[in-house]
Amino acid sequence: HLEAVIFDLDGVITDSAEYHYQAWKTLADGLDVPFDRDKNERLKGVSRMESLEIILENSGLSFTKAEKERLAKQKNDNYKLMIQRITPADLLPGIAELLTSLQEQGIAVGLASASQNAALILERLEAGHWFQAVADPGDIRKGKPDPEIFLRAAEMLDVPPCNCIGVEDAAAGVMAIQAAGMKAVGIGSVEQLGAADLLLASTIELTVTKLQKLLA
Ligand code: B16
Ligand code: MG
Repeated sequence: HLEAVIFDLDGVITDSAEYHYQAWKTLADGLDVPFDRDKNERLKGVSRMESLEIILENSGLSFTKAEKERLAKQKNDNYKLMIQRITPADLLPGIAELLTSLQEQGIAVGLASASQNAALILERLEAGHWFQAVADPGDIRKGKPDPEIFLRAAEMLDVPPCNCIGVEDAAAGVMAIQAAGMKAVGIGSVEQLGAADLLLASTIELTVTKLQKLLA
């Protein structure tokens, strides 16, 4: 039976992908490296340093580790300025209602985001009070599709993975959830997330009843 729901952040709770795009675009333009929204799709759910590697691939540019860290910091400083603009109105459709219903029904709520800025974003969204556990990606050895971050959130909630559901918008995230032994809800298209146990086109379609049915 359903005891806990573990959410991804970007693309599920709020859409910070646009800010990631703008911050990476500024960096790429400065380096004269081509970068567009198509390529940005590949960065979803991927860590900051891996994202930089994807942007630099085939660029002909090579940087030392220290230089790459400086570039990533430059992008993140700019991104952090942008996310100051986030308000509770940026919660994706239906999310506030879903989180309230989960709370009312005594179902635990956790966060498994690859973002080092997750806590700051939850604060801007005034959404932190709904979460009993926020896994720290700085503490995780392997990123998604490895199950580690979902398992960590379940452990923090003290709920066995088989009684958890994970919600994701990225293919690597759906794989991570299933590898953790949890049922996966995908938010997006069948092309990207066909492997999900339940696929919904938008967060507005998420209800506690649908989630409970998945573990019935
Ligand atoms: P940061 P999620 C992920 O968040 C984003 O989807 C991904 O695009 C980003 O690179 C990653 O967080 C790291 O973010 O630079 O803020 O640490 O989808 O796992 O909630
Ligand atoms: Mg995501």
